[in-house]
Amino acid sequence: MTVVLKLGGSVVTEKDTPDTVDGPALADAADAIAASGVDDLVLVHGGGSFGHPHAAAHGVSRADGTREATAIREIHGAMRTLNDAVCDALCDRGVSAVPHHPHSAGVRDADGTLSLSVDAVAAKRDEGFVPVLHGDVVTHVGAGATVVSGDELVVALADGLDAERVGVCSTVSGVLDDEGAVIPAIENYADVERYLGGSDDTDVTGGMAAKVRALLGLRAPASVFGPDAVGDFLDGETPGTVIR
Ligand code: IP8
Repeated sequence: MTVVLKLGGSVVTEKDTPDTVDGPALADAADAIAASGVDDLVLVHGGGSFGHPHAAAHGVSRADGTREATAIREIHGAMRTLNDAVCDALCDRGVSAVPHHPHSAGVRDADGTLSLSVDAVAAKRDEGFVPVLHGDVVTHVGAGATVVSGDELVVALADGLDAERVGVCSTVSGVLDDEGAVIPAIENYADVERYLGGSDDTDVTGGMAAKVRALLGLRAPASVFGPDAVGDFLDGETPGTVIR
């Protein structure tokens, strides 16, 4: 049973301090993953204070591309640095985490559709590794290169690997209504649109609204939950908000 789990960039980085890992938060997440003993796990992490400031500095987003190799290398390089920190934290705890960089495995068509080759991800999983992907920059036909968000990767991986469970760990304990209460389940974007503002920080990929829209497109149900619930999710529970 393949489980796809995304650790939000705001969870594992200090979002207001550029290029800074949130060491204690990453350690907590890595502890929960190591303790779970889940087989066939595929991880994704977001950009946080690594990818987003560099992408914004170069005017690059999901829609706006760049043809500057230096900009692409800077954004991708920042994400590789964060990916190294995530893989290190997991390997230190005995999890066989290995990097998988979307920049070299994905492409956007001219209409913006993402194609991600999942065969190499599946092979790593089948060999007992935990592939760790991340938000990145990918070649975009007709636009140079644009940002791919971790949420888009979650969708591509969940469907491409026929995942049975999908988890998205965010800084909040689920999708919240206007009184701050966790919405237990979402089946229709229009039902919750009024609650979903943009992200407060430099987030070039759209915050919670984009996340919910992307997850509604999955075949498997997805859970959105807070950092304290990573272990519960990996133990088979459905904390936070279920999106289906
Ligand atoms: O934080 C964005 O990934 P996300 C990655 O999952 C970059 O939206 C490079 C900004």
